[in-house]
Amino acid sequence: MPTRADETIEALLLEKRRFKPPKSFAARASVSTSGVYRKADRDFEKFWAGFAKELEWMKPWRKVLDWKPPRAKWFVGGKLNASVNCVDRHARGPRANKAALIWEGEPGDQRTITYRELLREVSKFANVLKSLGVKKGDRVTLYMPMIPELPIAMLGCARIGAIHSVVFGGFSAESLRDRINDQGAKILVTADGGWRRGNVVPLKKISDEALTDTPTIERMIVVKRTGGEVSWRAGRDVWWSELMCDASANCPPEKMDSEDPLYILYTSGTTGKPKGILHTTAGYLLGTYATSKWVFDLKDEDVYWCTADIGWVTGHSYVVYGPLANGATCLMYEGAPDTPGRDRFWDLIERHGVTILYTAPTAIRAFMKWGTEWPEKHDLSSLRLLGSVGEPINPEAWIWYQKFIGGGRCPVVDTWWQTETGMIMITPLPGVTTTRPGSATQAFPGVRAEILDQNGRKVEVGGGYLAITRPWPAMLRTIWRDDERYVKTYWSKWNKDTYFPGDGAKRDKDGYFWLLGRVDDVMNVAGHRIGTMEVESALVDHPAVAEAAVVGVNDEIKGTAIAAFVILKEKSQTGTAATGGNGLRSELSAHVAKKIGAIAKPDRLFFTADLPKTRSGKIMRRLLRDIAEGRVLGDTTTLADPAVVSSLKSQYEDKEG
Ligand code: 7RM
Repeated sequence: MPTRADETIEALLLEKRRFKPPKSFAARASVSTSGVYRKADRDFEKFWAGFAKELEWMKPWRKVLDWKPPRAKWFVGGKLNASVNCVDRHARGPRANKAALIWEGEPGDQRTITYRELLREVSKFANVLKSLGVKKGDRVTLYMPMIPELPIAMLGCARIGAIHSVVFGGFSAESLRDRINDQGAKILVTADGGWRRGNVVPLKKISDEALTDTPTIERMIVVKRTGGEVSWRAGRDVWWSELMCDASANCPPEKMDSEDPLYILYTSGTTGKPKGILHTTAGYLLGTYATSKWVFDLKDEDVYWCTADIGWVTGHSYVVYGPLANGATCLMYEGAPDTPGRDRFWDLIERHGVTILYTAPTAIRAFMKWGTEWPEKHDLSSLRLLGSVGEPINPEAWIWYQKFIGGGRCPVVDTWWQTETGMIMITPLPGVTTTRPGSATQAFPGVRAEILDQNGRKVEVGGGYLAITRPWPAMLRTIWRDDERYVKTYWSKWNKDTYFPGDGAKRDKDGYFWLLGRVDDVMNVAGHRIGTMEVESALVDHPAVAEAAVVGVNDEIKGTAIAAFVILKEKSQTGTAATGGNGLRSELSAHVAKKIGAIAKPDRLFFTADLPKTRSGKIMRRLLRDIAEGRVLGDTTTLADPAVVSSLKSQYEDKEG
């Protein structure tokens, strides 16, 4: 019986359309010949060193790479500062009065910040941190809306060598607290609130709740964004604007070692506990710099827009570090794509003259559903390049994007990468690569990707596990305070020099990669990475729940939706489970939102008396997926109790039907 992955790949391979780089695009592209692949492959260290020379160093490196698997050190002995590379060097030269950030709030307010202004703001904030006693290596948590103060705070941390850790504004107080405590952060930076779909996300209130049990936090810095009422703890809480107006705009940057930490960013894994991915200075900066330059073909006159929230890695690498290291003009937007109307994105593109758009398949599928009348209201002719990231893009969405947003003239780059890789790894080069809808095509020059089978044997053509078989500059260095998990999760599936990303993929006879999604218990819900175990732990934390199993199921818009199967405790079961329990269903949903955040709420929740398990007690998630997606059931011969499935299935059909 063919598996789900097989079916997907069969469908993808029927996709015969190919798109050559438009001649006019290739003629102006910074890379337009495939020779770069061979050259980079011949000596990848030399290739990366070439890019590294385009950064500004305080002390040159002695050695490009020191690789003792699974430990890499890049640009050994070098000293540099990320904020200098993203800001100072542009502010000093002809880009001084160029817009670094063009920001628009959801209510329509706007700010433009030049490189010169950005340098003043970053320096001031760095001095603010210093005045509060923050030192090199200290952790600073940022829980903020999409406002310019967020990149300013990140770069301010980088300037003095403090390690920032951005927590996405959609996470709950408990999630924020866990992350603060895992890092041992001294300072939390937040805002009174942020705008989302016409409502205020009460970030200060959530922060107050999070800080009830965070012994390491000394201060909370609050940006006034919405002007709403907030409660205040004197001695701990302090307004951003008050600190900034007293701060000097001159802050000499810290000389950072290439391998000094730059930031921690949490991401979901296969356990209930998210992993604090640690990125360091030189390699990360270089990787995001190089890929921004080549994949997005960044030019000085571009207006570049990556729609990701900075709370996710895409925002770190491709709203902040990569484009700013290139001296680009970046559009930053605070709110939702359908506020006030479903044409907000197209309106933004038209008014700001956006030339490069980088967004997620889940957004593209929502736009498709809303219909072409929304983009058609606007002049999108400024666009010259389109990008996609976060999950596999189905060919239909790819074609729609290319046609209705790109007007048929823009190359589309489908970019595969992860929080852990820090930088884009598999992607077309827009002036070189012939693209195929649904394929991320090839590894970026200097990167080596392969398909391996379970035993680590290379699959030349066909499906298997994606593997990265050579170190790359922006690779994660460890998991914060859990180095053992670093080795075990990423470098132990095969040999310890081979990185396991956790994705299934197939390679076709032209050597193109087709990414098929996660092979572990991690879901990709509307482009957000969420662990099934995280949601399960949140569910069983509720007093009425005895056991829970969570699976990702196909969803037209979200890519993956969350389906939860819940066994209630005997005592509280009476009346609730039998009647379908809508009251309890929403209570459990609210509980998950409280534990993790609204993004992790189950889309479908079923009460059941039992779960399908193997004789060794492992939950058979494949069967649950089959049930939730209404498919004919696969092999049930390994089940301990086959009756469970038919009872679940009939319950499911009752509820859904
Ligand atoms: C950048 C980001 C990583 C996971 C990864 C994949 C999936 C991301 C693509 C993709 C197919 C793509 N970081 N993924 N990009 N799958 N094609 N172009 O998303 O850490 O949040 O998620 O996302 O499964 O492992 S992430």
